[in-house]
Amino acid sequence: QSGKAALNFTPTKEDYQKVYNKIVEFVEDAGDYDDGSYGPVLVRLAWHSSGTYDKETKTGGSNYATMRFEPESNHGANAGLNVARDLMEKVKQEFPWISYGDLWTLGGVCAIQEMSGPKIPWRPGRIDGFAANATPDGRLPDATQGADHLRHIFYRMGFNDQEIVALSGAHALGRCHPDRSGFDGPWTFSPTTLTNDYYKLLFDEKWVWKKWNGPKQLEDKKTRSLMMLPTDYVLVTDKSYKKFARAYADNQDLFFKDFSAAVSTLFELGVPESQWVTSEPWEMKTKDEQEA
Ligand code: CCH
Repeated sequence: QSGKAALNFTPTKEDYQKVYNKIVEFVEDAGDYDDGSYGPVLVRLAWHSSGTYDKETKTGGSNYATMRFEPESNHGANAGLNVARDLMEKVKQEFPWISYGDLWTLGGVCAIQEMSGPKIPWRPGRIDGFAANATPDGRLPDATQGADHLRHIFYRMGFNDQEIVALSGAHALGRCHPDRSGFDGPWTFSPTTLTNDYYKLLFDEKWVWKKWNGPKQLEDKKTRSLMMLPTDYVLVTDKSYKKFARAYADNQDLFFKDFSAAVSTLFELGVPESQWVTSEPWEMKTKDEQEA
């Protein structure tokens, strides 16, 4: 990139594909970290940087990447995301022209696609903001609460019940860390592959409260190796959510289709229409597609 001056360089789709490919390298080079992939924590960074959006005041969202600044970086919900931000910083070193908001959301897109998920249409246009653009603590969901809390948080972003249930399927990926959220364990047996197992397990396993000193969470009675948060479990106890959870448990294609649409919307929250460099979002190519 050295010959390209940051100011008069207009990156093309191919340039963003190069960034995507660099992220793939870092995701895969995770050694002993967690389940051998940085994918899940990158998805979480992209989500937490977008999920602060408030449709009434049009504040928050992915536009300004304000999680770079205190106090947002220290908000309880963001504990552990320094791992993902530090990783993305290494990518930024090689592609200094990309904005942090574009980089972090592209990281989420890349992670989902490379972990066997659906294509997530994405486009660049976010700009770097300032600490003053940050939103107050408390805009992200609290895992100890229930169905109404989820509605309160996600309706504020502009989502409906179906989209809440679809987005929650991201918990097929990754795990909870006692030193981050206080909760412990993965939701599925394949935490680095996106599947609809999260919904299947919610219906098929018997979930019991874990007896421990930590925060209230459920464990599967059979193996006691999987977990559900109180907010996950409401997807099968709330009548409206349950209908969608059942449909996604029965049909992975439907889940992928709805998940793709909802995540694409999520990652664009808070970005003024005039900032997009293209009216039609792009489908970035996976590593496999480029090698084929
Ligand atoms: Fe989540 N999530 N999430 N989540 N989340 C946690 C981890 C991940 C909630 C709470 C938690 C979404 C929705 C919710 C991911 C993606 C999404 C953790 C453990 C908690 C707690 C953090 C830790 O200890 O490291 C709650 C409550 C909601 C309410 O809806 C949505 C939406 C998405 C994405 C679309 C991913 C991925 C992880 C795993 C992170 C990792 O490091 O493995």
